[in-house]
Amino acid sequence: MVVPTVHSRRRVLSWVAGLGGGAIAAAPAPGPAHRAAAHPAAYRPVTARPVAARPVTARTRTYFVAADTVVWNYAPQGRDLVDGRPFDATEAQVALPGPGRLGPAYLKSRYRRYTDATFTERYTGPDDDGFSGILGPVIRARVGDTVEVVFRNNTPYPASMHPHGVFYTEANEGALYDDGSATAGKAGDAVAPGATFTYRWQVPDRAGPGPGDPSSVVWLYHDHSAGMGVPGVQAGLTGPIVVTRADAATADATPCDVDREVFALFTEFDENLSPYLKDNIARFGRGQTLDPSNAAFQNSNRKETINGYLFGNGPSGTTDDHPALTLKRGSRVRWYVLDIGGARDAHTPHWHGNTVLVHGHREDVVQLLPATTVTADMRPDDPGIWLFHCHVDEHMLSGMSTRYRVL
Ligand SMILES: [Cu+2]
Repeated sequence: MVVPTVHSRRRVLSWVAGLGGGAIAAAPAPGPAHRAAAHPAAYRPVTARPVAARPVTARTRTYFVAADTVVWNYAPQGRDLVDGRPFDATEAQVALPGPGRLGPAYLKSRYRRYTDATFTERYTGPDDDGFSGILGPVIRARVGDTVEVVFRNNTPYPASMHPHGVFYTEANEGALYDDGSATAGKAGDAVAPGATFTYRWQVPDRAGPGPGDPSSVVWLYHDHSAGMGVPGVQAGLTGPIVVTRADAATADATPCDVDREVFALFTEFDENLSPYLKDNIARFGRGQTLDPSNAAFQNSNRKETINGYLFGNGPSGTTDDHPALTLKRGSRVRWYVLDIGGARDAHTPHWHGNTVLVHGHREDVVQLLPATTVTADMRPDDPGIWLFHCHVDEHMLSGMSTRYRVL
């Protein structure tokens, strides 16, 4: 809801009524409503307005999300687009097929959004910019909303959606462990292949931006169906939740004070831990006898990626001259930088050419550990094609690098 800027008494009163102060607004009296009527400009909502005060904004947002099995290519362009040349021998170990290894393509699981409960038609919207790669669909909410996710598991392995940040009951946690729940409360903890489960997550104040946050914050969701095991995440099951302050959100819950949102997941996908490992050997091994305990084979299966891509590769249309991401000079860009994985997933994303604002500090490198996120605002002012890479040497040399263009 937007505060009226036209100081019509009637509009101001209707706005106050919308805040839950209807009775007061009907008969103006000393107090907040009276002040609102007399000085609406001085009474703009502040960032920490309680959810209960804005019942008109609360909505249930329903998402239809499936876990699907796909063939994912970590390097679809087949060359090092960061350096603009064919892969060298070292890079080829993770990016090209060869003796003793699989190559760039693997069976993986992805969260994908559909238009309805028939799960026949894929949903595409403004968030599907290609750059997000393997990330699941953006689950959006305004503070005060309820999120409902109708989840279908189309993979051959158990799967779930476990959210961070939002409010959930045990039955809606999407995580399998001994939480004291009766069997009936465990249906969503590990959704069987072919089964469907509906999660309901509330989005109270504590799931939204805090006093030092910008108008929106990002959380992860991911598979948690194997207890403390990680096969589903390594298979590719993770995605973002964006919660926007109620007074800063458009109807579709995007923040109204930014022009562009960009998602960047820094993670090593370890295909040795994927439930598809045997399937991948059978499908992409080209008849070789491959020993899963062989160290060189294992190393070739560890992919240092940004959004599931290596060495600046990206969605269709990415070329040497055309990076996967283009930003407009002077625009307000919000980066949601994400991390998930293991001990090797300490990452330091670094933007060349431009800086970002994080919690009031100016940075061009931010720090991530597994399952942490950073929301960083950029106002690109420097045209060109720029590197965006993890600054951990071993990671950037192994593929955790890409480029973005500022026009
Ligand atoms: Cu790194």
